Parts: sequence; structure tokens; C-alpha cells
Amino acid sequence: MRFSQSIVLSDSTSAAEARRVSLRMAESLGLNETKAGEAAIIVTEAARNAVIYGGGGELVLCGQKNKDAAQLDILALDRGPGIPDLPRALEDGYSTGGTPGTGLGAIRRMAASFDVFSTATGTALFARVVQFASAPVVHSTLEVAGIAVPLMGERVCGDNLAWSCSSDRLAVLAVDGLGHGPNAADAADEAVRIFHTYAQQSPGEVMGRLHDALKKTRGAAAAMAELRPLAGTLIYAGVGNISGVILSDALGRNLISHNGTLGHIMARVQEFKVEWPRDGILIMHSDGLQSRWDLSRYPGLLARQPALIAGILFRDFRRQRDDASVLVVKAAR
Ligand SMILES: [Mn+2]
Repeated sequence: MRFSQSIVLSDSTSAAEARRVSLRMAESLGLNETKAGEAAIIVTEAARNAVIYGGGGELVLCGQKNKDAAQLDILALDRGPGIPDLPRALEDGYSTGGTPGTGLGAIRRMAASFDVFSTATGTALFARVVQFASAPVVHSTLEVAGIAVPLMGERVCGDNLAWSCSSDRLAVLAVDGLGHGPNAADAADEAVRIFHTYAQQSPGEVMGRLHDALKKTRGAAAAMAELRPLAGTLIYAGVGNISGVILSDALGRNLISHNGTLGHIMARVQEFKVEWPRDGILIMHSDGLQSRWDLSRYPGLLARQPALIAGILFRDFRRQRDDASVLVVKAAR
């Protein structure tokens, strides 16, 4: 189970609203009181910072839960002038906002995972709160992050993301239900359910399963990647408009989907097997993001947490007329 929610950060009331939403999400994730409290403090502080220093922006919360663990990913995105002295701002207890004992240092200390990317064109802050039952949600050598946020005004998201891992393999799915709203979300949710049922099968086989299962829905575009980091291979198959690219040494390699709409028209499914380089970064996104993005404008970003890469793509390349989703996979640091 995973879900995202986005909150516009515009004025001094935004932090309180963000805090309320984070507490609701923490409850549905089953986070205990301590973890829920930490998440609320992080969200409040990050939202305040984005409003005060970033001139406002957006907070994206992504919850994820399985039988072993629950986690809440917090992304605060602004287009302000950036944090001038990041190392100093990260010192525990340092806060120019006059808040007692909080600030970036406190966020970093509380978070299971934390990263900030700040330039003169904006700041992206990522913090993850995790509660384990037995094992983490994540793969041992690969990190995955994803954002799926509905079109403004819609309550449910017609885009969805999913991943499934075993010791030597990570399978990821990006799906975009036709259009947006509840019917699109139904198609995307059904695709995620089918993916989890057949996640051990190859991407081409899963596309066939999806095509059959989505006949009763409005239909969807989807793509799946199967990564085997030890073997250094990636197998990809997609139908419809999901973009996939592997970045490595600043060189891009586009992954190919065939035309069609799963559930309605699937002329052809083809699997592509390509090299998965050690420094590879897999990016998959729906057409809620522009296809012509360029991360060379963000020096150093590709070395950062995948959640920050997803956050920057979402912040700067989103189209405003559709649901938007982006998934990023890279080697764990
Ligand atoms: Mn779309």
C-alpha cells in the first residue's frame, strides 16, 4: 500500500495544515505515537522553512506500508533563493527562525534518512520516518523513491507506482489510468494489485496480465522494469505513455514503450534487456511530467537521495493539467 498527498505551502497557516495532514497519514500508516510525533515536528519545521525562507512551495507526503514496516517520506519543495550556509544550517539547534531547538539539525537527527538539495533556484528537503516490525521496506542495494500526486482539485490519484523486491531483484511499476479522477484511480489501483500478484513474472508477461485485468476498467498506460543489480541487467516493457530513462555518467538511455492502452488496445508487447550500470539511475514518469526535462542544470543532484531527484523533477517539470507521478531507483549510498 502506498499513497501520496500534497499540500500547498503559501502562508503562516500552511504549517499547521501540513501537520494535521501528516498526523492523519501517520494514523493510517499505523505509526506509533513517537514516530507520528517526530513526523509532525519534521513536517511543521520543513513547512515553516519553505514559507519563511523559500517564499512558499509545496509539501509532498508519501506513505508506504507492508507487513514488515511503515514509512512516511516527507518532501518540502520551494523555489526560493536557497539556503546560503547549508553546513551551518544543519548544525543541531541552529535556527534563524527563532524556533527553540528545532531546525534542520533536529530534522536530520529524527529522520531515518535525510537529504537537502539547495541552490539559488530553490530548496528540496527530504526526510523519512520509518517504523519497522521486522525488516525495512527497501531493497538492500537499491533505493527507490516515488511521488504520485493527483491533479489539483482531485481527491484520488489516477497515477500509481509500486515496487516489489527480493534479494537479487527489484521490480517496479509505473501506471497512469486514462484521464484522471476516480475511474482513472480504479484502473491504476487494479494495475498495482495485479502487479503485486505477478511481480515475480517478467515485465512482458505482467503487461499481458495487466491488459487482461484492465478490460473491465477505463484502461491505463503502464511500464515495468525488472532490475538485477548483481547481474547488471534491466528488463523493461511498457504499453502507452510512460517515460523511462536510465541515466549514467550524465548520458541518457531511453527505454521504449509501444503504443496502446492496457485493457483496450495492446498491439504489441516487447521486452528490452539493457545493461544496468553500477552508477545507473532509473527514472520513470507519467505524462503529468514534461518529457523534455534536463537535470544537467542541477549540479550534484544525481549523487543525492532518489527522493530528491524525484522531488526536483516533480517541482520543476510538472504539467498542471493531469495527475503526475515519478519514480527513481538508484544504488544505495
Ligand atoms: Mn496522464
